[in-house]
Amino acid sequence: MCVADLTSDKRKFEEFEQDGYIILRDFWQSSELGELQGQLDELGKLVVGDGFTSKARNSYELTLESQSLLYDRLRYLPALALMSGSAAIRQMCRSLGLVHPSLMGCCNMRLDKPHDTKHLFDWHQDTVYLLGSVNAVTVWVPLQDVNLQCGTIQVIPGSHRRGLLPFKRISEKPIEPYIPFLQRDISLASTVTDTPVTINAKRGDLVVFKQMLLHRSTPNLGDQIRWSAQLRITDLADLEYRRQRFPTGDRTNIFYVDYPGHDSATRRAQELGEVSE
Ligand SMILES: O=C(O)CCC(=O)C(=O)O
Repeated sequence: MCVADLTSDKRKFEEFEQDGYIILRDFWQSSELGELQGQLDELGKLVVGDGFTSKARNSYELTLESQSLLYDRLRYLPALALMSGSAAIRQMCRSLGLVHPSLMGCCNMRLDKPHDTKHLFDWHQDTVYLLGSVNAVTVWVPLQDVNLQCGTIQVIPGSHRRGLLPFKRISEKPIEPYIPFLQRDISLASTVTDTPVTINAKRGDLVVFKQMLLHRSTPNLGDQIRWSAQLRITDLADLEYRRQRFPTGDRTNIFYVDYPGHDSATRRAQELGEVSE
């Protein structure tokens, strides 16, 4: 396993702080990716059928029902848990300044089918949905090469430094302390007009970005499914995060959690019409 010590590579570390993301090339050197893909294929054969293979989309039928069943189980693949908890990921997070890296319950995997636009994520900051410490990161793991042809993510470099951006509710979900808010419930209040950077990465690379960084999905224009894993890591050493009892987005929501420039009690009162905006 090759784990760059980014704090000793000062330039890389500063680049991460400045841009809010970094691509670590050839990160996975052992069998982690192969193991994950092997378990994915095993699961696919069980749920979808014997013809399933994650590398050849035309060798099996994928009904909406089996796709949904498969998708819901992906996050529980034992190899994903192993990858999330690996010494390499922990050490990498420490190198990026997380003092006590801890997993959030929302590590998951995506399957992005060719020409499916329904499940793409528009511009967002993960913090709004996932919560976590102010320095929390998302580790995005492509299982194959990614680019504008087969789909990837785009980022707005440096956008994390603007803090939590104005957001609005787009669903009727009630504001209650134990109700998670998802992408279909909240969106950015304004249109993103900055010039994006497209992430071009190879299988084996790791894309790490701050949860405050603006990013979005791009469509899969190829003929194979784009498979990726997302590991979500928070820092338990953040005192403000501790004061709030380590909130995560699977158990509460942004209307009950404070960040610099975002006072949840004031925002809640506004949403509930208790004070004028
Ligand atoms: O993989 C994608 O298309 C987007 C993933 C993403 O935005 C996220 O996991 O926060």
